Amino acid sequence: MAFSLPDLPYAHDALADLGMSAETLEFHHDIHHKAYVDNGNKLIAGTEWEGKSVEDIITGTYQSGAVAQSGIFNNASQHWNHVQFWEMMGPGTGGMPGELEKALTESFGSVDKFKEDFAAAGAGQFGSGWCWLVKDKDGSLRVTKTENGVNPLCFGQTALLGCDVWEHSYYIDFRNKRPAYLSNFLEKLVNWDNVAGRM
Ligand code: MN3
Repeated sequence: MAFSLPDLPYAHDALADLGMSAETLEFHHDIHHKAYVDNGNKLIAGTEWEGKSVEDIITGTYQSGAVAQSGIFNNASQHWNHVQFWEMMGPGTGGMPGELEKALTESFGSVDKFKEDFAAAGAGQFGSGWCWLVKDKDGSLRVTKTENGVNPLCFGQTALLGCDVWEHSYYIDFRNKRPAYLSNFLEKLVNWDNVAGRM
């Protein structure tokens, strides 16, 4: 099926007091995400991928490894990544559900240690990419980082939380300070109910 740009799950200015401005969301959602949707649709038209789900396109083109498929992979994966990213944030989100707190404590030793590992993965991703909390195939929780549009679907993992560390995600609000953006994301922007729902 053709990709389509979903509306943000909140107003463009809903996160402004939490460190993500309306200007960032206008560029990031309305321009960057839309470009992945539009370019992806152009590239899949007339190919074997037309009519396939975005998840099937991502895993199929990633596993094929063919250079000719890379444009399709990049745009499909970035479309999927951003859909998840918008849903993983929210205004006025409450605390962390107990089941998630328990799972993070069991896996990382403490919630603070999980946040430390997650922020370090994001800060340590050289160039553009993402950092993730994933549920691996064996059920364990892990923090990972990926380059460009690569995401947990490529490795058979479930994405519980992802943070976009491409410069377009933070340069308007945080300039070059990626660690400050990551810290703010974890403390103010994450919708922990959404994360828990993905487990
Ligand atoms: Mn982005």
